[in-house]
Amino acid sequence: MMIETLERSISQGIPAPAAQPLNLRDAALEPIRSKVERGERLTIEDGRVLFATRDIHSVLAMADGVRRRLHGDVAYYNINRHLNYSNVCALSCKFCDFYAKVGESKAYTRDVEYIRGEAIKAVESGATEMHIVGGLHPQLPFSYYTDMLRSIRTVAPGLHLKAFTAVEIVHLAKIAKVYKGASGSDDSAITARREAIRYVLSELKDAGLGSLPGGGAEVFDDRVHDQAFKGKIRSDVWLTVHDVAHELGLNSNATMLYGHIESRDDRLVHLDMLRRAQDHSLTRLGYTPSADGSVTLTKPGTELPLQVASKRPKDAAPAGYFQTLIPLPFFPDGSELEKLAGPSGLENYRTLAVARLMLDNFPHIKAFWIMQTLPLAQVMLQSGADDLDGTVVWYDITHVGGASTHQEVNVPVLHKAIREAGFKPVERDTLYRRVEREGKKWWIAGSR
Ligand code: V47
Repeated sequence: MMIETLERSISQGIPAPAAQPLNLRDAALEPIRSKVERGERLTIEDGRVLFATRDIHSVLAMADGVRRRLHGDVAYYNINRHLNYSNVCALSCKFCDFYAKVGESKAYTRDVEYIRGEAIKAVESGATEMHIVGGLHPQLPFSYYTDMLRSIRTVAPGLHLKAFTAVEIVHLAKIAKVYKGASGSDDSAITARREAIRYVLSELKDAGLGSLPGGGAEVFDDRVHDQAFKGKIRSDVWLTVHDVAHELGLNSNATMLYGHIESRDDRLVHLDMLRRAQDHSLTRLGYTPSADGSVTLTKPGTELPLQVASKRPKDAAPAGYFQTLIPLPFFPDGSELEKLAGPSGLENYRTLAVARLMLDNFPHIKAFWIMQTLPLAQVMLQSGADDLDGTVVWYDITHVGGASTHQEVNVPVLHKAIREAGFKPVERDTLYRRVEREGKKWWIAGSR
């Protein structure tokens, strides 16, 4: 009987406890609490305090307060498919267990026919999004990528294509032979780089690209970069790709890979660089920045970018923005950094909460259940995250706890996880618009 009652209350949703006045156990958190309540930007020094305090519960509770201010009692998920078109990669990043070299037995490259078949299956299952990424393939021509998007669009015109990380975009600029003179740090190289990136993104957008995923950011620190992912683009180029995407009206996401050889300070610098880039994009969207150039969304009553974007005149210049940060805990298994332990559970919670508190201008923080695991992701919904990602189905980049490439949750499981955490599950599309559906048929709420 008690179990039945429990099951019933979980399926109907137990309201999460209302925010309680916080009894801080560490006085060093007091000035930070005041800033958070007023929606003021935290400094890197504040971030250090949040990482150092033993009062982790207050850190999680403050992040929960911000998350509730922005999203109330709603938690998002989507119905999506991840597709890796190839694992062949010219790079050999130490943290990565995904890449293969041409000729290796584990190497694969999907042809356009295969990808089209996956898109049809995705539509038949009711998915709204396909998340497409791969390695830096040394031989595929630029036309492979545009053909891939066009052929998906032909069979699945309503499927949002979130595709290609920033490092892939730069690789495509190289194989499209538009990257000449774009590699240095002088002004002419910087201009050439923006033009090359703009060319590639415009071609891809024309072929059906809907937004950029957040992958490949890793940690924006040159020392860590050179030790763990040398050969990948550095932070300045990663940020340029996303800025040009925003200029073209494409939204994008950002990731932060943590728990390997970076320090907590490196994470804070990473978050600070992202929020400064977002200041710029939100100003272009129409927000008025403060005197120091900052734009925060956490001041009570501030409209979220989705609402601001929906009110812009039809003929306004395009303006995209970062939608979400996805903190990615490092999984050492199978990588060259296998001797490292990876982050602990507490470090995962704390990092996500600190990200919510520092990134005052990112509307969303995603607890990617594939890497965080669903049990941890549920608690993260109560400590800063408002989104779990989606049903996924196939995922080949990490195999947490020995998982196979088939990593799938169905909608009832996501609903139950969200309700059990005290929130209302809301299906979203890639751009965080609410989705309504009848079975496999879906539409954006309010669009009909
Ligand atoms: O860029 C690679 C990371 C990322 C490991 O935009 C690893 O909505 C942990 O970017 N341990 C790909 N992480 C995943 C990604 C992503 C996922 C979900 C949603 C979105 C989004 C983006 O995975 C890579 C890299 O940073 N990664 N190896 C590893 N051993």
